[in-house]
Amino acid sequence: MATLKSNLIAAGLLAAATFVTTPSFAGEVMDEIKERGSLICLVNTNSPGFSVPDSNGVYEGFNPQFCRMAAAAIFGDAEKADIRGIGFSDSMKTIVAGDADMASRSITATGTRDADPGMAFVVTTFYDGQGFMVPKSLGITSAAQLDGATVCAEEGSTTLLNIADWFSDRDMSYKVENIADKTARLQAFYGGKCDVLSSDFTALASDRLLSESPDDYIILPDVISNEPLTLVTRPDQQLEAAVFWAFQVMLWAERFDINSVNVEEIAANLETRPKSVRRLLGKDSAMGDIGAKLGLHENWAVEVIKQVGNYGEVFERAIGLETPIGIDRKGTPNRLWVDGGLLYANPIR
Ligand SMILES: N[C@@H](CCC(=O)N[C@@H](CS)C(=O)NCC(=O)O)C(=O)O
Repeated sequence: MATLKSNLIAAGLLAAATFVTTPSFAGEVMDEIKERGSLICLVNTNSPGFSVPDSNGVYEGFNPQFCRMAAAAIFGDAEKADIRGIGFSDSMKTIVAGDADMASRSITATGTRDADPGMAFVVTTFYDGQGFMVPKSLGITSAAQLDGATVCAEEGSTTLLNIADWFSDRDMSYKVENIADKTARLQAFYGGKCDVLSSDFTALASDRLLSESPDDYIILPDVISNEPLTLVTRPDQQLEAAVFWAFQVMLWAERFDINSVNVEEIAANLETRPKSVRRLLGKDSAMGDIGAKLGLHENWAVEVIKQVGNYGEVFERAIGLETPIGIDRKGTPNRLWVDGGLLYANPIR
């Protein structure tokens, strides 16, 4: 906890320094991104399903798609996302220092983080929760059986704070192995140094695939926290609004059954479509107005859907049931509001 606090203080000092020299006005960061010709976006270095570099070093998976979403909205070209892998704590420090524009990588929106003037929490892309993974050989089926366990967890994360609360609320003891480097942490767990690995469920599902024998491990059913994993940007009114509304486009596209394959054809015959679809895809429409005000590509909504896809497409392609990580979206809150989920799209007006 002391380390989390000192990280936040360090981050705060960096933010203060950044703030004094380069006060952030509406659109200033956006101007910088446009001048540079690319959007620097941070992702996890190696999380199967969520963010993994391919053989050419290009990041694939769920998280990088939101970097591409922002680049498609701003430049009309998803390839203008300069996607960089970085460890968890360093990702927040890098945003605060102004050395990256955005992060799409399992960062939970919390009040104290959001209060930091160096970071803007924009929109939640995955509603997660914290859980526990144990070797099957321990014969444990519930977190209530973890009294006295040694827990491996991530430095600077909400994970450590939640564990402290959870164990103390139940008068249970535990020891923590607090390891910032992900490879070292997984080695410690898979090597038997810890009885249990705790993190967001998504991270556990992903980390399980990095074990030499995934079938030897189980994720316990207990969910001990709310972890809204959220896109973070440098504070900038235009950039924040661009990222927020590009995400709304991906939600509305799913709602209207518009996807990367059919969007061009639908956009070419808008007069035959309902007004709501015309507002979403038409240039002379609410979307066009939003784009003009934020300085986005003239056909930004269509480009986001064409180059990245709707939310459901991105989910299924990267982490859905047909993928090795095999997350059943129906069993999570990450469904559209009309299907009983938490993904509630704001009106395109
Ligand atoms: N969501 C929690 C936990 C974040 C976390 O522990 N992330 C780890 C597990 S996915 C991570 O990103 N590790 C990989 C890395 O550092 O590259 C938070 O925001 O504090």
